[in-house]
Amino acid sequence: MPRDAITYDNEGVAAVLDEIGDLLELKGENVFRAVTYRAVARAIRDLREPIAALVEQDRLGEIPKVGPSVKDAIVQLVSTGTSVRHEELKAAVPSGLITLLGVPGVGPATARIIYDNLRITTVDELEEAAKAHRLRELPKIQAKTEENILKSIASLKQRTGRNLVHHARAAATAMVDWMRQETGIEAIAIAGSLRRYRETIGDIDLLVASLAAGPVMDALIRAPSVERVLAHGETKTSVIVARGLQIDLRVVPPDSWGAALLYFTGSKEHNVRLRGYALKKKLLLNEYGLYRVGAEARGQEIASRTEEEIYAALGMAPIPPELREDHGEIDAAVAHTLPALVRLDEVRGDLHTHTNWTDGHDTLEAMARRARAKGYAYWAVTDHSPGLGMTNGLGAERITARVEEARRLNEELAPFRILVGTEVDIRANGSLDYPDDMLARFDIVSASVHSAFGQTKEVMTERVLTAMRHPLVTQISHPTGRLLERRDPHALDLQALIDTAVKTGTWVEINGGPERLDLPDVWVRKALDKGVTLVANSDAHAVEEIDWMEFAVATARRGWAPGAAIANTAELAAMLARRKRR
Ligand code: DGT
Ligand code: CA
Ligand code: CA
Ligand code: ZN
Repeated sequence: MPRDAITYDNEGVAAVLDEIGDLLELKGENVFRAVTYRAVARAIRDLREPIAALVEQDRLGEIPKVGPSVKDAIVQLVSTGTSVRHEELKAAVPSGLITLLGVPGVGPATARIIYDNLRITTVDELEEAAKAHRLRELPKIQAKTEENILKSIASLKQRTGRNLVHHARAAATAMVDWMRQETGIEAIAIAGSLRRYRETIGDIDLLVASLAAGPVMDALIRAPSVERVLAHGETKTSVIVARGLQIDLRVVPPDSWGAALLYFTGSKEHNVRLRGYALKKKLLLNEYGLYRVGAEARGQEIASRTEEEIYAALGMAPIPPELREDHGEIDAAVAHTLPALVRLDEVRGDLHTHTNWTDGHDTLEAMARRARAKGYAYWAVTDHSPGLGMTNGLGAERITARVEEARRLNEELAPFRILVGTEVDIRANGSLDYPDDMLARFDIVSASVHSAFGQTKEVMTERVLTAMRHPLVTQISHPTGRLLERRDPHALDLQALIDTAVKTGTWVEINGGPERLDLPDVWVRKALDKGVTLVANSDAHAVEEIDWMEFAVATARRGWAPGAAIANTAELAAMLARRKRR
């Protein structure tokens, strides 16, 4: 395969199949063919293994609806990076139409009407037309569609091109494993924003300690995940892997490992402040070491091998990477008042997860077993209330069945404990989507907003505070409602939310879903200052996503949270006792 061909992962293949579906429809071809391409795209997104593996083992027939033409497209995409059918269709459809299709919510029919009537070919023109209400005057296009198009454009403009943390983490871990295997070198570290667990990641920075850079750089370039080589040098090599993620690799001598790791972990702001602090002590800090000013040229460093050594030589406590943002961590390290941050291994259970009874992929039993295997003492299933019609919310009978199923499994899995909870919708007026007698049946009641996001700040704030004042609501989930790179937080007075959390004893969630990370780190810190009890949750919708607890804990750490502030670091009885009085 040519080195610069794009090798698609499951999402990549699915996206092209969706586009083929759209293009077929645009051309007015048989709609069933379009439906088939889209159905297969959905099935590929749900696969638990790489689509390339199915191609290799000639198992595409296992995916429902894959006929000869869909099969050809998939095989071509996986092996050559393009599909003949896709290219033909693109060539046959005006590019302006394809641009319009790229706006979420603009389907083939709408794109055709807009294009034929207004000759619009760019997103900017589309936005202008929507703002001037010229779309709603077109046949079959309603005011609501026009509003949705404007929202989609706003959301497109939210995209910064930065990457969600779990994608970056997966790509980085795979590359570190590959590099260890290929070079035999153990001293390979993830640095940069990914080591600090920033909420989104610009690029991945890897650091290797070795005196021979050449073979290390070569190992990176021949990694199977590499799609493109951007730069290949003696001290730095940059490549692109799946999803357009960039990896920068630097090779440094083992003697300056600590100094280099400190430097390339950043943040830049932390580095600048630390360097300034060192200078006041007549010390020079750079990526090679810490020197007495004037001695750097002679290579006589005071410290350089480990980060701890360098912080210690500066008279500071070691600063965890998550805090290195120049948010007061250096003063705190000098004063030895940094908090003992919550650790992932302190978490005893997860209190927000879903099963296939609502919008999750896996069974209660599969989810529970995974949680138990992770070492948790307890785990709560919190499937949705019926308000979200689409997610098949639980009614009274299914709650009874669920309680029974949990009781049975608990006998088998003891002392591990399944708690039956709910994620109940907060309706537009602040009331909850279950009556009190039903809410009282759950051990954990998580309340959250899933609708009417467009309310004014006053209305939304009152809505959420009303739910928090309800005695049966244990925790408020993903409080801001933001979706990183996709949707702004809804208008909400978070300071009022924090005050109400303290007053009512409602816990505030740190949702570890990589798209959410909600409560955001800066607000975690403000919540802690006021004494809010926080809860770190995965919001897993599949067994693998139970591991998203990592990102909830990282967000807590970035917000300076100690273990004691997080409800689910406590043993079961203590955790339950910490719920507000019901
Ligand atoms: P990102 O990639 O945008 O998510 O953020 P970072 O923090 O990973 O930034 P990146 O990849 O540009 O650089 C990695 C680290 O290298 C950064 O955190 C600190 C260090 N660094 C880069 N440029 C500078 C600089 O001009 N001055 C200092 N002091 N440090 C720098
Ligand atoms: Ca970076
Ligand atoms: Ca970089
Ligand atoms: Zn949820």
